[in-house]
Amino acid sequence: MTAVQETGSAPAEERPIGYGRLKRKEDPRFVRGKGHYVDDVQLPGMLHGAVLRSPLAHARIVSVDTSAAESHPKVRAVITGATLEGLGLAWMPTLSMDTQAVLATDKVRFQGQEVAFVVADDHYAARDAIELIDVEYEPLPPVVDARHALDADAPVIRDDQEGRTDNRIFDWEAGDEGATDAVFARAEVVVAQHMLYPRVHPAPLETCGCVADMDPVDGKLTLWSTTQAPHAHRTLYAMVAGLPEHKIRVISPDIGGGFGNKVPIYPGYVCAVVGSILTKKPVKWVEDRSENLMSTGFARDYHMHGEIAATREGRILAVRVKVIADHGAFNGTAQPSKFPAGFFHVFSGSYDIEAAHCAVTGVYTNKAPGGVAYACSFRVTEAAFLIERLVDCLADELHADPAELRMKNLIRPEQFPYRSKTGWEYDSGDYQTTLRKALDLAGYEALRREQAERRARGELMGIGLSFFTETVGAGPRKHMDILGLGMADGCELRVHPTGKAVVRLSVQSQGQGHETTFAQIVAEELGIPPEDIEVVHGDTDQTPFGLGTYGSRSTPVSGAAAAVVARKVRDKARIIAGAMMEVSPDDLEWEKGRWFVRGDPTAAKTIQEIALAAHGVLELPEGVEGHLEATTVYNPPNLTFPYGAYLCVVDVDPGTGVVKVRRFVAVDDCGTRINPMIIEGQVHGGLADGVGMALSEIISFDEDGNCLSGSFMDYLVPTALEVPAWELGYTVTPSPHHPIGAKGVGESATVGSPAAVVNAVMDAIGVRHADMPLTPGRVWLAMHGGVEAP
Ligand code: PCD
Repeated sequence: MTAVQETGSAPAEERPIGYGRLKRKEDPRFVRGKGHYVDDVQLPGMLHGAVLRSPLAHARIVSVDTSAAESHPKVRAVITGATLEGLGLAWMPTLSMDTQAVLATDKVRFQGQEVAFVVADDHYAARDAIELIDVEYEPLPPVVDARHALDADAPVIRDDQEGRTDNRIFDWEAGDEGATDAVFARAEVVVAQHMLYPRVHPAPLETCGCVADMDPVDGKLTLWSTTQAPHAHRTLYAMVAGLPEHKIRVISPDIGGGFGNKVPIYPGYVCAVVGSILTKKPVKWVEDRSENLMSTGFARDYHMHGEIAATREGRILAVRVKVIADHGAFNGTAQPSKFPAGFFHVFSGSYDIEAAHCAVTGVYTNKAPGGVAYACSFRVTEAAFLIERLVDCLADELHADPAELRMKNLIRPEQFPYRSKTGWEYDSGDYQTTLRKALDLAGYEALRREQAERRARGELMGIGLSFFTETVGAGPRKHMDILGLGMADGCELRVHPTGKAVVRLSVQSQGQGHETTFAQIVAEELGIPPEDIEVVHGDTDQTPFGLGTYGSRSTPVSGAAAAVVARKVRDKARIIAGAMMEVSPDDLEWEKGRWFVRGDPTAAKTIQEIALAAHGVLELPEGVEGHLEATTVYNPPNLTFPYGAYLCVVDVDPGTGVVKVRRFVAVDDCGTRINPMIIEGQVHGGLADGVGMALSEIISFDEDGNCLSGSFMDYLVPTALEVPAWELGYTVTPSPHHPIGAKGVGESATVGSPAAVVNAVMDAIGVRHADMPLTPGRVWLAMHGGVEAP
């Protein structure tokens, strides 16, 4: 069990929306094991698919012989790249304007790549039959280390692209290089540090999968799918496969964790659809754990060379960074920004500095494609890690206290909205208060005293801080899109005659509790109790268009849409209430749940009475339609910028290098808090994620490109034993542009925590930098002056 400590500075700060710590509406079904996941879908006559994957990282395909598999008695179809080529589906677009092989035709480009798809009567037969497919490969040298992907003699991975002579995907930069160099040239202190944010994996407990059901009679495709973005996927299936969009229904039922892993479209989905078209039967495909870890969207993999410039007194002046970004064999990043490195250019962090510049080069390697967000708004984690490590490196150089150094350089409250040196407009913040609260909650001075005492006894105790600012809530649509589809969210609200309501969202919940919190938003605006509000999501036939859930955008965008649509209903209710009471609507005042006559609070109509009247026989004023409902499409004016101050205390075993996270204090500011209990759950999960990345998680490869992390025996996610009892606090600085002042929070803790853990370990062992994951071996080596290759 983890302890929850609430430390709002004043009661007025926490004015939770619509019933605050409401228990989650979805949990009665989850705790009873009654959730309904894709793998629970059973359809009459349903067949099962399995994918044959490449054992090699880079090889030319000489031949594929499927005859033995086809003669398996339970096999209904075998699909190869050649089959798909005939249908024009061998390649599909990625969400980043690249192409990706659905099933390999010419070459395989990473270990685990999809080569063939078998459809059989049951899952086991399908698995057996893929073993019967005989593929002859001609091995090619692989590119494994991204830092050598651009070497003159590196094999060209994407020779499917005409005219390509190297493995470069993009070069992108942000900030002012000249101005930054000038500040560096005159700076008294410059600290440089190379650091790798390793390849990690979202590893949701439920892997990816789908059930494709193409009705051969009416030509309608129903696709149950583990997707975080049902509408975006529907449109893409329509565009790519040429299926009419109104004949496609994507249903995303309960999702067992997404974490960015379920944003892309994977070859298995396309193969299941083709399998259903060919066999005229529903086809289920659900990947196993190894397939998930080895072939679906990974995250990070940024080799960063960062530099920080400062005065001797510790005034931070500028930051610059050069990045080699490993995108794997296909550029499969799933992100809506027009920047190839997503929002990485928030790397100037939470500090008021004079200049900043970044240059990012994306390269292909013979590894699984991706670069998905993973609890991170598109490279914000890499950015936050970079700056927060650099600030600690600077503190080390200056022999300064890392807390004081941060306090001195944080953007001040009066500077908001703050225009960063790379072009972001931070909407609101009071950073000093939040950092102060974290230090107080942790008892910082006492911790430092304790550390000194322990050091004197030869014990290795470390205290690590991080202060992060995120940029979450994509759109605005003029700046962000997926393949030309803008990032605005639709929302529909209908109040039934008896005063119960249904709100339809375009975003999709993967476990974060939207059925509860969106009901709370509407409840707050209309005064209808949350239990009377049904939240519908995850079905394109039942919900308005929108691009889905990632980058903590549901609250900033769809949450705003829900508030706006409820206000529209409230405005309409006012007119109807006026008609009911035969007074001018202008004479009515709102109090949660009812309109009353100004000066006479007893003359009132509740929202439920108004709903009934709206559906009744009452004569409505000119131009007012019956019923009580509204729709909206919300295009956010800006992103939201949640932030937080984290402090981690570790003990390192001097003999073995084992790190024990003893305490972790997290003070988050996500603006107006809708459901504090859900926020705490989100933060707990993200902190555990961050500890995992800092200490044990990595997708690694050997020199032949074999993935060494294809199971949970090798890819070590933290358990309850590795994490401490979290100590949480909060401050509330509402977003000025969001209707209820809320900012996103779902990814904050994953973004902010790794740097705090690493800073704590470096503080404990007195080393400037060692790369994650800080496994005992690596820590031990770092303590003894060695380094282990990632
Ligand atoms: N909230 C509140 N308040 C505030 C904010 C928020 O209350 N202020 C809450 C809401 O409502 C929700 C949650 O909280 O319920 C969250 O939110 P947001 O932040 O808005 O977010 P969203 O959009 O909803 O979600 C998403 C996220 C993400 S992105 C991720 S990764 C993760 C998170 O979410 N994932 C997950 N969390 C979670 N949880 C769970 N359980 N599961 C999962 O899967 Mo990405 O981009 O995808 O990478």
